[in-house]
Amino acid sequence: MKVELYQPYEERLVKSGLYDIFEKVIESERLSFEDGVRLYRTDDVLMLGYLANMVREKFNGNRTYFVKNHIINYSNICELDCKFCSFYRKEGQAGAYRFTLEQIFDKIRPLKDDIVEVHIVGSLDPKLPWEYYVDMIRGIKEINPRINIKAFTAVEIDYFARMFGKSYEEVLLELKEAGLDTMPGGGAEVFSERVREKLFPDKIGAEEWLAVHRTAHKIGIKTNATMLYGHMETIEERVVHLIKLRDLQDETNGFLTFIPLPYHPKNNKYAGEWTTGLQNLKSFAVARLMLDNFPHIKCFWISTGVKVAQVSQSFGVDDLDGTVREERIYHMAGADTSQYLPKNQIIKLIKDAGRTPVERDAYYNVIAEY
Ligand code: V47
Repeated sequence: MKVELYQPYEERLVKSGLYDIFEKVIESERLSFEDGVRLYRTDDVLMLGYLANMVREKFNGNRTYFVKNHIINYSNICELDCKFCSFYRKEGQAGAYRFTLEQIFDKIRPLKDDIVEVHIVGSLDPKLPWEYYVDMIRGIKEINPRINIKAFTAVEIDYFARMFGKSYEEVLLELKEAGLDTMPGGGAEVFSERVREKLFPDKIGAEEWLAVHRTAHKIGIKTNATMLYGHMETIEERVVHLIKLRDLQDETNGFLTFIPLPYHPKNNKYAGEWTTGLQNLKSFAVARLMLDNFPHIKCFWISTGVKVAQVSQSFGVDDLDGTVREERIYHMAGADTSQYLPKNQIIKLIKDAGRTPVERDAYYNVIAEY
C-alpha cells in the first residue's frame, strides 16, 4: 500500500480543481461569480484556506486587529417582524425594553477611559424622536471625545429618513455633525429578493441598503458590510451578495471590513439549523478571496465562538472585533459565547495562532502592537 506522506500543494490544488483560481490569486486577478460558487463547493478546505491566507497576508501581513469596544442595543421594540430575529419585541410584550439616554450614558461613563469604540445598533422603534439619536451620539462624545462611535445600520438610517422626513444625506450629515464616526454593516442580511420576501419582507432590500452606504461613503463616513448566512439562502445568492458589495467598493472605496454572520436558530420564527464550524471557516475564506478590494475581513467571535474565531485567522480573517462586554442579538438567538473577552485573552488567542495582535481604533489606526 502506498502511503503518501507529503503531497505538494501544486498537485493538491490541481486535484481539488482550484489551480486556476490559485493562478488568479497569484496574479491578483479578480475572481468571477463561477469561481466564488466553486470555492464555496470545494471539499478541500485546507486549500481554500491556503488561498485565502495568501490574500490575507498580502493585505495585512501577520497582523490581527482587535478593538476595546462596548455594544449598546438601545431598544428592541421594533416595527419589523423578521423571521430570523430573536431580539425584537413589540411594545408591552415581555422582554421589551428601551433605554433612556441616561441609562446609556451610565453604561459608558465607568468605561470611558477603557474603551475606544462604542458600537450602537437597535431596532425600528416608533416611539423614539430624532433628538434621541442625535443626543445619544453627542452625549457619548461629551463623556469622552476620543471614543469612536460606530452607529446605526442602513436599516435604521433608512427608517430615520422616512420617519423624520429627511434624505439619507441629511440624516447622515446631522449624525456626523453630532459625532458619528463610522457605521456598522448590519441589516444587509442576504441580497436576494427571494429570501427577503420569505424572511424579512418589511425590511429594506439590497438597493436601499447599498444606497445608504453609498451616501455615507460620499460624505466621508466609512462603513462595514455583513452577510447573514446559513438560513435558507443558496450558495449562488451568497456569491451575488459578495459581488454587489465588491461593485460598490469599486465605486466608493468606503468599506472598511466585511463580517460574515452565521445565522443562530434559537427563539426565532424561522427556527432553522446551526451552521457548522467548517461552514463558518469557508465563509471567511470565500469572502477574503472574492472581496479583493476590502482591506479587512472580520470574525465577530460572539457569533462563531472563540475557538473558530482563533482558527479563522488562517482562513482569511485579520480582525476579531473586540472586547464587547454586553451583547443581546446573538445571545438571545442562542449564542453560548461569553459577554466579554478581556484584552489579554484576545491577545492570547491571536498570539497562539502565530499572529501579531494589533489594538486598533474604529478607523484601523494602530493604538498598540503586542
Ligand atoms: O443585522 C440578527 C444579525 C446583525 C440573527 O459592523 C442574526 O462591525 C444570526 O451587524 N442569528 C447585527 N445573526 C450585528 C451586526 C454586526 C456585528 C458585529 C460587528 C458589526 C460591525 C456588525 O445580526 C443583524 C443581523 O444580520 N442577526 N438575528 C440571528 N438569529
